[in-house]
Amino acid sequence: MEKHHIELHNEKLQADHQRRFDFIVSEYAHVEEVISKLIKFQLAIPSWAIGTGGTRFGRFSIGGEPRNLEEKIYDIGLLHQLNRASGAISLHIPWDEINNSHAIKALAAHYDLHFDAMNSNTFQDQQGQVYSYKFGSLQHVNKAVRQQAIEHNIEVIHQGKALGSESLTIWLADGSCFPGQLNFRRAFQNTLESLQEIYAALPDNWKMFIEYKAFEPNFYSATVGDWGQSLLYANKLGAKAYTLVDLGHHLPNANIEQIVSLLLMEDKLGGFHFNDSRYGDDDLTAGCMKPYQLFLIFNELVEGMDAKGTDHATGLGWMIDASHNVKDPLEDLLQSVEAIMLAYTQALMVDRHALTIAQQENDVVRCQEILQHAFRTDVRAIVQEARLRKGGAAQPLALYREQQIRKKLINQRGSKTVAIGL
Ligand code: LRH
Ligand code: MN
Ligand code: MN
Repeated sequence: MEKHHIELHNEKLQADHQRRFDFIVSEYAHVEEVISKLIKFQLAIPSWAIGTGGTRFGRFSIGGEPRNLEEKIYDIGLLHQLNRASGAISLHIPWDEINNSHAIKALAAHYDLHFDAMNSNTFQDQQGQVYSYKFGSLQHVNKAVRQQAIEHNIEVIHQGKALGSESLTIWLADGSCFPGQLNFRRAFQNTLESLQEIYAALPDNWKMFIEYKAFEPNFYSATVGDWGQSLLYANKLGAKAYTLVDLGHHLPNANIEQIVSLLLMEDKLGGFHFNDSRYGDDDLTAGCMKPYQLFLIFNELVEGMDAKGTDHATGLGWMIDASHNVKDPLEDLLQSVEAIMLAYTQALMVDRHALTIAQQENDVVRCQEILQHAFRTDVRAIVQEARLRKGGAAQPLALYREQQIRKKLINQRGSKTVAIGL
């Protein structure tokens, strides 16, 4: 998009924005401090989220979807140009094919993007692969299958190194569908030994994120099924291994904010896959179902990171993991980023001193009032101001529509594009 389109759009909305921003500044003393944090905060966009997703019942392409990694980078560059908060891309191998890492790195740099966590994939059989992952990968009863999965992960590290990534996210579909199918302890030990081999190949400045998930595709047991199991692996592996929390991977009603708080306390929280859900791993837009939960999670993150003096922007891996069946994926991602920025901002608005006193006095009503006051504060003008100062658009979604970006992408790439990946 041309720079002057953003400038024109911003000029049109400036007077209205200024009025709303002046109001919030008159209400709160520390708005500038909040803005300086928002300016640094970036979310990684998953390469697999910029095409239309699907369910096992069908997929309905929106058209104009990226046909290769170069076009995925272009799309994420566009998002970043609009909101200046999507400055990273998270790759999934082999869904993403890197033909020339030097050129890919340069292209990403051109759009001011860096490479966030690399994701390996041993939950599907890939073309030309010798052994099948039907009965698991790192847990497999056959050492040769485990070895194949280990080597894939090491290859992903090599590819990530060439791009300047500094972390590897491992999500395993390993587990069992029926009672008796698996010896739990043996599956755990096999997985641990496999992870140890991958960990040994991890560069010193890298982190390993172990993502847990309670169910799907296995429905009786998952070998990395919850944060307890992930933490066991991370602790046994060493200081570079962390737990990764995907918001859709819990059993119903799990208190994710408490999980996050304790993992942070233990220095074992590595990062997030943000999305929202009503039933399971729905991969819906962040904040679309349970915005209060998203706020409560950020409330714990801000509290915990401040207690440790951790830099909010760089302390954790901030990633989105979403899929889109009925929306334009780029619009959906703009909504997710906005929802996350809003929840983070609201968490920064919590009167933490007052909350600590209320907690000490067991004043339950006051505790709730303090949190809900922050949650109910309209912080949109603060997020918008931070975005404007970074050179982004006042209203990214509105500008995306004004500019008819999807139509332009369809004209360039065609209407029958099939997103690579899922
Ligand atoms: C598994 C998961 C994991 C995968 C992604 C595609 O449900 O959350 O992060 O890599 O989806
Ligand atoms: Mn995930
Ligand atoms: Mn998932």
